[in-house]
Amino acid sequence: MRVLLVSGNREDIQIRVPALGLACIATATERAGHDVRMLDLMAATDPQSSVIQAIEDFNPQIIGVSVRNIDDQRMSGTRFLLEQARETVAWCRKASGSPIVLGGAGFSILPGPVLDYVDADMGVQGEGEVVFPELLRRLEEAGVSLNGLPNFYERGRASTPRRSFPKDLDALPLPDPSLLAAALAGAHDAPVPVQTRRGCPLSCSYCSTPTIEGKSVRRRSPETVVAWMSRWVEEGFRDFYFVDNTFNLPPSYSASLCSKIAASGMDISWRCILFPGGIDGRLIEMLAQAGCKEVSLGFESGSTRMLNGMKKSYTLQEVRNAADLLRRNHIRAMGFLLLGGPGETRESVRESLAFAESLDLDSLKITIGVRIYPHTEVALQAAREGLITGEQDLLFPRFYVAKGLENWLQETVLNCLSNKDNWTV
Ligand code: B12
Repeated sequence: MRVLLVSGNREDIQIRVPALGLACIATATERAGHDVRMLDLMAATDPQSSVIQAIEDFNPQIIGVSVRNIDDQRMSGTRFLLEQARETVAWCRKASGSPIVLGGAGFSILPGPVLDYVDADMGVQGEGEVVFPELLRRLEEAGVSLNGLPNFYERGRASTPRRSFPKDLDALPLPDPSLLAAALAGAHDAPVPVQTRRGCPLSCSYCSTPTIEGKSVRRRSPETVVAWMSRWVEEGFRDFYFVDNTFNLPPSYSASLCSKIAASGMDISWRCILFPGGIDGRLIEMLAQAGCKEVSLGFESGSTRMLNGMKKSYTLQEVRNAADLLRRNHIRAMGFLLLGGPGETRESVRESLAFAESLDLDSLKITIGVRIYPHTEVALQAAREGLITGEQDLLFPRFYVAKGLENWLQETVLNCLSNKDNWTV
């Protein structure tokens, strides 16, 4: 089948992100024997013409659109990014009568409502490397039912499909570098994204990741990951970004990966996202030896009571320890605070700001207000307080801010930022 894959989000938000998910799907679809074209609209100067041109040239029999972001998760001046995906689908519809299939993190958080809003025909929730080629196989063989396809949504069909998560990640191809390279070539500041693990075992009260990837952690073998990275190095790329939700979980895996990267002799730099709990000096040394230059440390609060409320399983002392170890090993530390969630008070906000300041991080990003996602404890709390009527109305971004803090929180944070160059909202 001729398959056109298009990235639904196109404008830069804060950082230009290459279409990693789409490249994964493109590679898996090619491996299944289809003729695939990938169009990364992040790199397009005139996205509408690019879409129409690609459809005219290629005459696809099916069009896949990746929806990475619903919105930018910012409470003030929110950007509703699904609008872009809707526009992309409209351009596709105008130029082609072929079915349009959605996928991506943004789709997976709210499959039914996104399908309706974006006006597509079908969608695959979560990882698409297995289900998308299977969908194509069934569509190709006329008369084969689409019933029972896991993670699969069809417009107008009310039933919720069963979820399935590929267990053996090594059985899924890593994205072909030639597919991602086009997107990276024009973005000099964009490091090559690498994913080693999927699934998040944590239960943070506000987070949508378990809905996207499930809770059981599945990993590629470190050898496969290092072999893939060295292909990029051979092509002249030196900078990588591990997109794993928590690079250090489980710690034994990270240690093994770091030692294999170091042993490979690749002269590279990279960044990753660390879970702040249980970090020891040896692991951070291994990160540094393997080329890690920057870490995102999403500790979210400096109040023990708030951490407990968010279902975080680390202590403030562990966060401090992590920050100290990173500094000692010359790894830049970027901190993240998430303020205003259930139970937040003026006192806990002050505690968080003071704690963050005491860590002496290289940068700090403060998010004010918590984007309410379905299937989370924050959504349940918001429903109990009458802030939302149900989880269905969460397509359009809604934010939780503890009562009485709304304006005060904004003002306090902005005030705090006025004398700190390396803090942002
Ligand atoms: C790493 C990451 C980042 C990194 C990206 C680094 C890089 N160089 O790539 C950084 C820190 C820069 C970042 C920034 C942002 N991020 Co971010 N990020 C992630 C994270 C943790 C992983 C994304 C990733 O690369 N996954 C790996 C790839 C392989 O997976 P994938 O893209 O989902 O693709 C798979 C499936 O979705 C599916 N699929 C994808 N496309 C298609 C298409 C079809 C047709 C099919 C069938 C299937 C399919 O198959 C793929 C392979 O299995 C996710 C959380 C998550 N677990 O998804 C958040 C996440 C995507 N980010 C999010 C947000 C909000 C942002 C920001 C807006 C934050 C901000 N305020 O700036 C920005 C936006 C940046 C941008 N321009 O898009 C939200 C999006 C939710 C929403 N409300 O829209 C997420 C889901 C986090 C969350 N739980 O809330 N992010």
